[in-house]
Amino acid sequence: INSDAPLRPTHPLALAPVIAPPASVDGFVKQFLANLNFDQGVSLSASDANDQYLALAGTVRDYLMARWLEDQTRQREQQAKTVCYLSAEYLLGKQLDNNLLAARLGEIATEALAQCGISMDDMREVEVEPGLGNGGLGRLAACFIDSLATMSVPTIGYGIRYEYGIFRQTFVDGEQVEQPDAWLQMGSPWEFPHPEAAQTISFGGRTETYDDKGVTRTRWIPDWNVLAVPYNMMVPGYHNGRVNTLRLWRAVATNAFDLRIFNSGDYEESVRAQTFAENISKVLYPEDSTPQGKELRLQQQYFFVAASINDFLDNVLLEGFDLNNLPDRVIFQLNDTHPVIAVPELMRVLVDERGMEWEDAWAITQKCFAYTCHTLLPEALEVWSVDLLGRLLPRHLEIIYRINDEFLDEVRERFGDDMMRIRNMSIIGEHPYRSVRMAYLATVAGAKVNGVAELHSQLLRDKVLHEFAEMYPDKFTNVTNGVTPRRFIRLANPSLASLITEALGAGWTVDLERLRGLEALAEDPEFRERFAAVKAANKRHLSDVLQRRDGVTIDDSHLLDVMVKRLHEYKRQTLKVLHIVTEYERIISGTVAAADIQPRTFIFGAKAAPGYAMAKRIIHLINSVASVVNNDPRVEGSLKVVFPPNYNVTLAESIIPAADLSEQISLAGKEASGTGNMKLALNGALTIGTDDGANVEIRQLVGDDNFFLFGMTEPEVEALWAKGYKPADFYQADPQLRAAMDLIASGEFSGGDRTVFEPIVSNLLYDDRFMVLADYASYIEAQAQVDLAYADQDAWTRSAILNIARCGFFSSDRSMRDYLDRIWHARPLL
Ligand code: T68
Repeated sequence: INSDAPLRPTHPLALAPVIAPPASVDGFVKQFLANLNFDQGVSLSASDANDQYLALAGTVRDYLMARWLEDQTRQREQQAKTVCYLSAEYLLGKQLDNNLLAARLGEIATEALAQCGISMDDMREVEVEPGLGNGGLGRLAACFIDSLATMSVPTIGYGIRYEYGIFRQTFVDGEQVEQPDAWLQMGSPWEFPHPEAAQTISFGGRTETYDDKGVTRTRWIPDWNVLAVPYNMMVPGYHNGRVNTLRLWRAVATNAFDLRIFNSGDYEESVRAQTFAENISKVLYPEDSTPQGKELRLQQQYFFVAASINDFLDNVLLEGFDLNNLPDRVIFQLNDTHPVIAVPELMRVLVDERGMEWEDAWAITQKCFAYTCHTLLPEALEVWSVDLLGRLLPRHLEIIYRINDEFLDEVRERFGDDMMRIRNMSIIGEHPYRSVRMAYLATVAGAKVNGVAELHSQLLRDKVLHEFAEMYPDKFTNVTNGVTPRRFIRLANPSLASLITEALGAGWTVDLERLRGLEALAEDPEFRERFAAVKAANKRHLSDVLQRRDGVTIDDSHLLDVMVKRLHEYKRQTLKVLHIVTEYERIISGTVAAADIQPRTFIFGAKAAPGYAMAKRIIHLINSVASVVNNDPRVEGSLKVVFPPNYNVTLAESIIPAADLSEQISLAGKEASGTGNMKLALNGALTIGTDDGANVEIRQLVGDDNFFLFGMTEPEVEALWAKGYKPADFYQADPQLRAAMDLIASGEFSGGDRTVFEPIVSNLLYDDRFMVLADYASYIEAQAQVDLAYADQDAWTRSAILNIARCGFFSSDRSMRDYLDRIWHARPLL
């Protein structure tokens, strides 16, 4: 062998691109058994369900692999503009069915497994969902990457591979107890670690200036670092042969441990550094809508965005790429403020490491970022103390100061020396402590800023960021959220999907506006009958799921009233409880006979942040009301309250298709958008809701006749605050409300102990920040309308079909088109 000549592949197989296994039952069986034997190391006869599941997932992956590798090559070659979605959360849900559907392998795989004596349903049970998100924001990111893959848009989703996702919720005596979510424990077949592509991420230390051929430059001398190891997941498009990448970073210590110390016998000390570093990707912060100002959280944020930006510059761009053209190649979309530290990171890399002039780097940076805000709660706007930020990221703090100085000069130029305005707009806040306002930094740096529903974007412009909107009117835009019809209709509601396909053809899955075609069918009695049968079957399916999971059942003759979302006071689960207690009180006081009311089952799904005491108390109250109401013979089974623990994507997929009524009852002006509202409407639930978030747009589309509106509007809320809100006045004035509140206060739901729920009652009476009592009467009235409407089953069904027909707008495919046209200016790859 001539050692000078480079080795080249010569075998024909080595020259060919990756070959997918044949798309046949035989092909699938062969590949599956090979995976079982060679990857899991077991024979079929000795394998257990987990082995089989891992081999099955491996097989599905094998089918997608050729497309994935081809897409990676294609994207490199075409150098098209790439959407880099930066998100601290991706609430993916289970992968198996989604990937089978995308690759059109469902039937083949089911038959192949059957021929191996394995049931696909058993495999579905084994899968554990990756819960790498808290709620709407994380689930939105998962819907968006699904749509982008389906639309063939070159995308990399960047995030964190948390070792523990959102906690598993259990109830002990009705109270929430959190268990760790060890989702990786039984193996994780959908990810590919790439340790060779690790990035080193630095922290701490100091900065210094130095002379570089007559130019003064700055460098950062950090004092510790960690490795960011990428784990890639496939994001297959639906029926289009495309596979994008979700790249999640795991923190690994740079020097596994100090062997010298280890040899000296101090094992604990030797692994301390390792533990410290690896804590960064250990666990998802379980806070929703309130930033936890923890150092570890800032470490997580910087860790993943620094890894992502440097990965893109080093590994996605071709060598020698002229960074002046960066805005033509990438847009970094900031999913809320969590990744905003990416802004000074890109500046640091361009200026300190790539030697660019500040002005040029800033012009580029301002074109490469866009920011999505997901909140209206002032307390949810993230800030970092200058103290902490300066300690952890000293160079980034300097960069932020300079960005702010130049920005405030611009403000002065535009508006004069208005101290008040300058204090209000400064990226650095002074009270109660000196801090960096991340939303302001994102707004100044981003090419665009968007809210997530019309009303929300309007309130951002008029209130939360109004001075910025005055200065940069063109920056502000709206993109109303959307949800993926693949997961939330096709997979979650297969019977409805078949009914729609039969009526309209299969195209609706990627063109949801086609659901309009159902409007005419809403007038067809036979179609209504078939639709009603699907709804009833979905209720029975939910009942089976709950029976297996929690040992409870639901009755398909009941109206199924659903409130599923994070537990937060602004979402007003307490208003729902007051409605239930009101109904219960009317029965036990003899005001109404149990036999005369519309039978209802109320389903709740909600996790409370572990540190949010009031939210946890409300969970306790719901469970306590459930156990009293469900067991009182006077109710005669006509009211039932069900609160299955650990609401997650998987459970949502069973609850949503069964729902009749969708509870969207936040205080107007507080819910940025909501996305559960869209999923429920698209599955034929009617909404009872306030004029808030995307409810506004749902109502406009479905029409007032097919939506139960109640409560104050946002301007009315403001007016009531201005006038002075006294919740106790509402309590005094409304005997029904008084009866319900008194029943809770009496200890009826707490074994006679009046202290247990006293904090909830007195909070409502004397504080009530979310105006539950002010909207109570209107809500109860709207619920009476619901009962009346439901009594006419056929008319209700017609409304349900019209909800579906008119909600095609809420596909995340449409959201993606809006982002592409108005913000990203990127195109699908052909
Ligand atoms: C939600 N936000 C909005 N935040 O509440 C909801 N926050 O109206 C909207 O539909 C959805 O985003 C998508 O736009 C969240 O889910 C969080 O989960 C969160 C997590 C960490 C810190 C702050």
